[in-house]
Amino acid sequence: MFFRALQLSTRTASHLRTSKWIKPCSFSNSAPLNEEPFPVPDNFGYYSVILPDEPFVFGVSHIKPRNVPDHIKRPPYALNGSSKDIQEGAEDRAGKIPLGGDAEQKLRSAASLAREVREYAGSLVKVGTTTNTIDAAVHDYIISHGAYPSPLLYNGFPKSCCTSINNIITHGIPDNRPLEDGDIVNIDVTIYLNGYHGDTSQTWLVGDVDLPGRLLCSITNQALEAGISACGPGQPFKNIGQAIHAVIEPQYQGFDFCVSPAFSGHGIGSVFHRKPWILHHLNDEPGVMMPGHCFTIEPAIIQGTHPTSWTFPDGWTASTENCARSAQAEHMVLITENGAEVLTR
Ligand SMILES: [Co+2]
Repeated sequence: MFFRALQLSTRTASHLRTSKWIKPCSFSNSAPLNEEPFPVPDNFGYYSVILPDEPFVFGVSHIKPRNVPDHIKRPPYALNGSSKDIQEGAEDRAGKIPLGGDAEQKLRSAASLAREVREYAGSLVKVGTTTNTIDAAVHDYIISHGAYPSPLLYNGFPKSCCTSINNIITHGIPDNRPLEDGDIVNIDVTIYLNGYHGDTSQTWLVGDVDLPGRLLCSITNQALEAGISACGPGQPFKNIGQAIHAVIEPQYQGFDFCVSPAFSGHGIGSVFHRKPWILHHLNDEPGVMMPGHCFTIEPAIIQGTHPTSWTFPDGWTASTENCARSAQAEHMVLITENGAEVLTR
């Protein structure tokens, strides 16, 4: 799969780079592949396709992480010689946090700062700005609020937030490409404050985005809200995937959309990612939400009906296989005795 994707990229990269606006349907006609071309409809709109820089550089060891001052408390995985996302907080083995005390308060503060950072990051999105510039500003903002940018050094990730443009589903690495009129860009921010993580993301429109792109971003937020509506004490986790499916399964203003099954939401607290794992697609997994569960819902919605993804040589950036656009939105949900509260609203 990985090898095949690289071949595809090598064959088509020069063709794709010749024009500013790319119609993905030309993708499947551009090179005589030995395999069946992907079924790419002609109504995906016009946008630039993001491909790995060539020649390929494998991994991210060439990217220098930003400096974090000594007084900022780091998560365990960012300490020298450690890479473990180990629990230091008050969650039980099922990932539930005790409600009504100090732990809940810290979790709420982390979520609230994450929401602030998300909105700040969104305010920086404009034509011509690079995602590196946004990353630097987000990094400084987080540190000036006494927090640590959680993605930095998480499993070796080299930047302080993730920026995923157009066909990138998730985990895009901020770089020096200026944002173009018509791009969509997801900025995923996570902060670590007083021992707890806060995690949220939104996909932002850059300048004048075409109708299919705007509909994609709109249905992504609808899918997130549907997932949130399925939450409450005693509710099965699988209802989240069912609710999202119900939103994206019918055509939306004449367009097809699908959800990426490759990336899940996750429990969050004193660890960045932990169970319960939240599946966004139709599933039959067991498990019921209980008061004290805190988790993210973060559906990545893709144009068309082909949800397959592949990873760039950097080991992080995940693109759709057929270069259809993808959008993502993420909130943190806390299950209480009476219902479900969105902590990053
Ligand atoms: Co997340």
